[in-house]
Amino acid sequence: MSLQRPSVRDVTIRDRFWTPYLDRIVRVMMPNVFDRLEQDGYLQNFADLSAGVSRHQGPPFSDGLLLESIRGASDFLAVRYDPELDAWLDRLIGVIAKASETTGDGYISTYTATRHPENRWGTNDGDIVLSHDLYNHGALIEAAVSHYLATGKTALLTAAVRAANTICREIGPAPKQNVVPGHSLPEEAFVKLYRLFRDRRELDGFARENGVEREAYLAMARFWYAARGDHRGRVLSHSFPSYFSQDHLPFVKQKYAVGHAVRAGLCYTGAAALTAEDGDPAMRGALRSLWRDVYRRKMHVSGGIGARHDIEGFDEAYFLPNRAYLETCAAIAFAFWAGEMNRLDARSEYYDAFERSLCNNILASISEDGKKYFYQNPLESNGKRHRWEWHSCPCCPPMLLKFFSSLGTYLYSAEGEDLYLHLFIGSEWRGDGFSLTQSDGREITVRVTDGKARRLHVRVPEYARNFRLVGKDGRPIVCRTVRGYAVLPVENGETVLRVLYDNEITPRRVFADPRVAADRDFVCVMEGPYLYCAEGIDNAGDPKLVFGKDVTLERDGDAIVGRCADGRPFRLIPYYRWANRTAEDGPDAAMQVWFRQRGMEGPEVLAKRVGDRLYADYTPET
Ligand code: FUB
Ligand code: ZN
Repeated sequence: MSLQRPSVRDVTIRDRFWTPYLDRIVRVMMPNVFDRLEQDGYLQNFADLSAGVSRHQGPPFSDGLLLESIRGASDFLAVRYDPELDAWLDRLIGVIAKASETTGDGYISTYTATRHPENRWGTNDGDIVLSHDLYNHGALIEAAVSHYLATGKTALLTAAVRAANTICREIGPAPKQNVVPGHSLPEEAFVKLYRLFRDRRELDGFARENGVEREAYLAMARFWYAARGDHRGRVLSHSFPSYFSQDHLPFVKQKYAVGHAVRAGLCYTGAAALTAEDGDPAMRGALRSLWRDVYRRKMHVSGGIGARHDIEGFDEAYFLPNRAYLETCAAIAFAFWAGEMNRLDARSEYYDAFERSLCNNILASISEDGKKYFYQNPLESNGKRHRWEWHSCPCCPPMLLKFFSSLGTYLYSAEGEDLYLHLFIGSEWRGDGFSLTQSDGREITVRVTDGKARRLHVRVPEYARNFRLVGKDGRPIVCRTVRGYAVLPVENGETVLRVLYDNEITPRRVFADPRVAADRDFVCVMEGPYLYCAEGIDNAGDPKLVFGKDVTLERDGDAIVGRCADGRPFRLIPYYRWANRTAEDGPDAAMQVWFRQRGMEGPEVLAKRVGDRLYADYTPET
């Protein structure tokens, strides 16, 4: 059994912060992304394929980026219908569906089809890491599933099924071709396609007419994990051997996260999605080891992953420099993975990680006006780092669209009579026989209408001190804590409760594990899940602050203020808001997250700083 997350339609977000934020994504960012992709020829590539024009514009993964954006837009459409967006998507899908019809067997990876048709799936000495053949088709499948669920239309689904059937015919155990995705994503896509045809009985007629083989889709995903590390008959990537594509060992033997961080995050997400269907204990074990390795040893305090620049990927454990790479897409892939892990194993730490990535690395990647992006999200800047309007490798904006359009599905989940609340975001969840409303003031109302008692599990965040649930009358509710969730029974009818904890608006100093050389004797500041930073503009052009042992941290609006060891005043703002006030290079644009802390030496203090968590929250005694 695994927890089920709600569909995008089942959750409405109504929150002081998130409602206007998501509105800006839909109204400002999304049209901008589609315009850019279209201007750069990503849609034209499909038209050219249909017309037999041998030309390709953009990177080999251009199709995937357009299709990821279509998935995001479809999920937004499912949440709130908009006839203009519906028509816009129909136009794009019309062009893609025509390409699928023209190609004969549904293979529509436009880069390979137009430039290197002899290297399909990276065979004949091709390079699947570079060509992104399976990634492009996986994005087609995910977009098709989302578009069908949003609109009931099947044009894209027809194209996706044709492509999936071709993949299942050509790739697999011998005598088929032994190929695994060079960039993960298709693994989860095939699980989703399987689930769609299993769960949506109204598609039975469509499935018969289109030759849907849903068990083959699940078997395909299984094969891609089993075949990793078995390189018989396939040429390993020439272009980026160090990316690995998580293809160095059979998946069940993988314990440590290596290679490209986005590919890894999506590989693990797909593995968890598959394991939610199969329940394979060996897969579960590998996932748990990989999770521990990343969460405890390779995650930055901002929830970013992938420290290395050269391979956009993981380095050794505890190598967490502050000028790290930390790609936006990697943080999102990590959050997707965390959400899938929680479905297998309902522990709160997965949503601690999700929330940390969301509130820091992911939010920081978009400018406050919703028009500019960071690709890398380091924890310090010498004043020369600014968000870009567009990038030569524009992978992050489509990933952001996928993430924000599905945010509502990560707030809750259910398994039988157990209901889980993971994230404190004002919202309404409409379930089968119950509803749950969360105000953004953390009041929770559960209404059970089918006469069946439930158990509500409310996540106790890692940073909350003296966490408690109180009833309408303000009296504490006695509840157990299981795997980081406070559990209480809810009967038929209405139950109202509030979430309280003591340090809701109390900034705290956070110390790194001493094995992190870059942060030894340094401290950073967090409040709840939010990380803070100093920018030059607020700190006389020098954000390299030095704190005394007894530094006090006080609120001033949404900033945190205090005095450095030398008496100089400092001002910190949430990390996710940095680089919004300075367009030019210079000291005002410099930024710092970790600050030297005087008086932190000595074995006693170090001993307290060693924990099994990477960033132990520890307040030194004064
Ligand atoms: O390979 C496609 C995208 O380009 C990856 O997801 C990003 O990390 C960048 O390498
Ligand atoms: Zn990216």
